[in-house]
Amino acid sequence: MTRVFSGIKPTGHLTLGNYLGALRRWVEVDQHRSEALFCIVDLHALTVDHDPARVRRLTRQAATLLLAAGLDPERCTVFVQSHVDEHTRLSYLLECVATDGEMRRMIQYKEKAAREQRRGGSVRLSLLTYPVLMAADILAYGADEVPVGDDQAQHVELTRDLAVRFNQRYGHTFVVPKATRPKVAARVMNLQEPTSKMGKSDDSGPGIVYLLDEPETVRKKIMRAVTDSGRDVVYDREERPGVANLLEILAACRGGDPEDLCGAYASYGALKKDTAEAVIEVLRPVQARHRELCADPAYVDAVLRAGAERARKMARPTVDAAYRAIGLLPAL
Ligand code: AQP
Repeated sequence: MTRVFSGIKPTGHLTLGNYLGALRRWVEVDQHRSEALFCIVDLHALTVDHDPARVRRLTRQAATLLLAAGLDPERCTVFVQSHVDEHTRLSYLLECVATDGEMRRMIQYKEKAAREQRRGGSVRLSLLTYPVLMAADILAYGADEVPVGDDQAQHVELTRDLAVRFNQRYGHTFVVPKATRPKVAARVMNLQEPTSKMGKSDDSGPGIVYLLDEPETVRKKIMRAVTDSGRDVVYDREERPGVANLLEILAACRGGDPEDLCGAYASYGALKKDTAEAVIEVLRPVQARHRELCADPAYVDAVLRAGAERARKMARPTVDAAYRAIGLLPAL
């Protein structure tokens, strides 16, 4: 059976981008057709300036939202990265096959390092090495597929390179995984800056729809989305990024093709109105289930405890094999 691994970083409240680009497919497709692991990758949240209490709170919130969105712990493994030591054990070995140049070429590193500097902070070494930890997350489980949005494709490419290099140098140890991407909404853009991705740790609040936004807030954010000075509704990502983003969001929520939707709209106002209502409808059941789960924290704890136990058992043989293959004397 195909094994799938994917993760989500508790660096902010989950967004519509996280949902349409990743989470929804985990729920609707991946957990049904594969042996799937979904991880709240909390160690990755420490790579930028962070508040410890907030990371802890967001980790729990992300876990609750994953379950609220429909991940079923009977069908898949849901767990927290820092609860399974195998990730950091393997990460160090992979740092010994990765190169400094490779890390510095990562687009997310360049963007996030520049943002930290703009905010007056320093760039943590872990921000540079974080793609290696992500590779360890994936390789520890022998995952065949990694469902991700566009922004993570380069990191999965790096994971493949590291797996191939390790296998060539030290003998076959890792499955070489591949990224899988959604057909629509692989890159949901910020409503206020439609040439930038909608990212959960961005500063631009009005441009980001959060999964827990009230319907009225969703409506306001979408009705105020930046479009352009044209009037006709056409799908053109280069020339009309704002309108294209709305069409993609609407297509992802209602099904269908963004290009086919254009004909149904004579004005931006009508498109925005329908998009807002479609998003509200998609979020409604997730929010309702989230409220129920918040009233039952012991259930969420139990899911995470069982998930970590199962994940540990799955990862340990591969990580132990990597330790042996690279030349480390097994513990006596
Ligand atoms: N805007 C997006 N459109 C489509 N997919 C997206 N994803 C994230 N943003 C979008 C996908 O969501 C999954 C989890 O992402 P992540 O938590 O690992 O972090 P990220 O990719 O760095 O996402 P964010 O929300 O932008 O976080 P910050 O702001 O902290 O960097 C991934 O599959 C991702 O592709």
